[in-house]
Amino acid sequence: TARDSATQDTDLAGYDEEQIRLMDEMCIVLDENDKPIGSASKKICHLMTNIDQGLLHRAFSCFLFDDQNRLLLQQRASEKITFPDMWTNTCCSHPLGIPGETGATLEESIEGVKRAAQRKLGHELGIKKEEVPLEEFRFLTRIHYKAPSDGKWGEHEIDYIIFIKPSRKVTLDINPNEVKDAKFASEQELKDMFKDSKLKFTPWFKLICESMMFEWWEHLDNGLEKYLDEKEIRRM
Ligand code: DMA
Ligand code: MN
Repeated sequence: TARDSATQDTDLAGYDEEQIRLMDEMCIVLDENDKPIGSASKKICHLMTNIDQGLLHRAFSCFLFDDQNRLLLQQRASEKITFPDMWTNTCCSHPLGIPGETGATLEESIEGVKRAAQRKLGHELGIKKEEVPLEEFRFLTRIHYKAPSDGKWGEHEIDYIIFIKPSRKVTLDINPNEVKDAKFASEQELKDMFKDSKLKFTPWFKLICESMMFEWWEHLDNGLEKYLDEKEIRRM
């Protein structure tokens, strides 16, 4: 079976069994302009040997805020194959090559990413679909970045940035295979966390925080419209 072949895979030897299984998910492979040109497994897409040859895939980074405009942060589980134990934004993953999550036009792709975000907010944090309705997500922009995790694994993605401030209060039920810890942080609390040298952060979250994050955050309730639906891909 696929599971047996994945567990016997030497690239994946020694990793968590559930995380190995998830390496069979099919990611959307892109050209530099975010046009889908095929699909490849999560494993293939995250091997640096392939990334070094230009392999690029679609991803999303979701930022969820509570009614006090605090951002929900997560610390990735130790079981994660890439970027374990690091603090990051609420939820990240990949829209898959399945109906509803793939898209060719920007509009369809944004819809696909929102569905994927809803799916993964459930899988990682136990947030119910009804608590994060598709129409409450807001798309900001796309970021093209590359970042190694360790020598073997890394990221090379066009990452869709989406915000949600749900109108209903969300209840967390954390999946410990994905998430080690989660907490809501104000802007000041996040800035203080960045100063704590004991804490490690994911490269994409740092890139976003060093560029637009705090400006977007300031405008969450007032004037975010002017930052939404950016057509240009930001290369970082
Ligand atoms: C991948 O996130 C997406 C970005 C933006 C890095 P991930 O490694 O958390 O994906 P998954 O949760 O599917 O393992
Ligand atoms: Mn990825």
